[in-house]
Amino acid sequence: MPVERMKRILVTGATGQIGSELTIELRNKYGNDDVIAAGHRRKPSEKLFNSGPFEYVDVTDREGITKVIKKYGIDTIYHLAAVLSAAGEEKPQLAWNVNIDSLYNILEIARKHELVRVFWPSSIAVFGPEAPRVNTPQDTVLIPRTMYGVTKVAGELLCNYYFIRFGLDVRSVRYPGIISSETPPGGGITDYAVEMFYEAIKKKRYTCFVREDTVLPMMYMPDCIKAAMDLMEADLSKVKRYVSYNVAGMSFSAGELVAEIKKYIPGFECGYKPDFRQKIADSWPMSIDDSVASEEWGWRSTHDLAAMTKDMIEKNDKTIC
Ligand code: AKB
Repeated sequence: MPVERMKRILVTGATGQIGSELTIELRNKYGNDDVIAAGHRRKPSEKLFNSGPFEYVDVTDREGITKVIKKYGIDTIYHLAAVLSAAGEEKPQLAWNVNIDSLYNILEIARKHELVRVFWPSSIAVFGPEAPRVNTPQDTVLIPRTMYGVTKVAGELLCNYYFIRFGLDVRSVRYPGIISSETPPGGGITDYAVEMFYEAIKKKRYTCFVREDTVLPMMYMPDCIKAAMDLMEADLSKVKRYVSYNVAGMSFSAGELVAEIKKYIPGFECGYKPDFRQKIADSWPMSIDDSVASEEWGWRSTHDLAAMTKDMIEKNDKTIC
């Protein structure tokens, strides 16, 4: 069955790490006026604000979102607003409200207004220490140890329920840590990988909050955007799995990232001071098996550690220094 066209798109969490870059790419593809950015607390960048419509909406306010859906005749939602893992451990109630209540709102609105499609990001945080940590398979035991992970497992089940019960076309991937050159993340465990670049360029030193030998799966922003857009464009007949797909980019230890950055900034020094985030990192996969996504809708990542590091240094050297 050919994919039904997405004509008017709403992006929630558009001022966040993924949203700020994905919205621009969606505008490039579907037209500036047809991609509506929605944020809540964080001020949008000038680029985001000036390139198309922007609305301030609280995703936990169903009426507020409904108004925006009606105002613009929205048929597709990328629902990105979320509280990440470390922040969720400090404020579990907030993590539940933002991550689950808002998803329920979006799915209900999509069902009632017969929207064409919804994208919602899950995370490698769905896995806990009982899952194999190397090449973590698509289907395995999901017993996360963080509130964020709990909301992601519950969210996957909710999306699956809406597909089976109501036929809602909702698609999802399990993102690893995302490395970005425009908007920094906030409140995640994998944030150290992004912070390390910024601090290496600005100060030539960084204190990392996980051990040197900590290996986690990561992905560069162009691949993150590609995964969302490829899956949303995929033929419905190819998308057989309505729970989130594993997607992989690269895996490296904090020490390996330091060594790669040193190739460009030889004087860079990194110290290690693990805190409560280490235990969470140790409960997550080290690498991901994404063969199901490859087989079903042709997923392929494009950036490895070397290519990502080169691009991050080149981009940030110009913009930060
Ligand atoms: C986090 O660290 O919380 C996120 C994630 C892996 O979902 N980047």
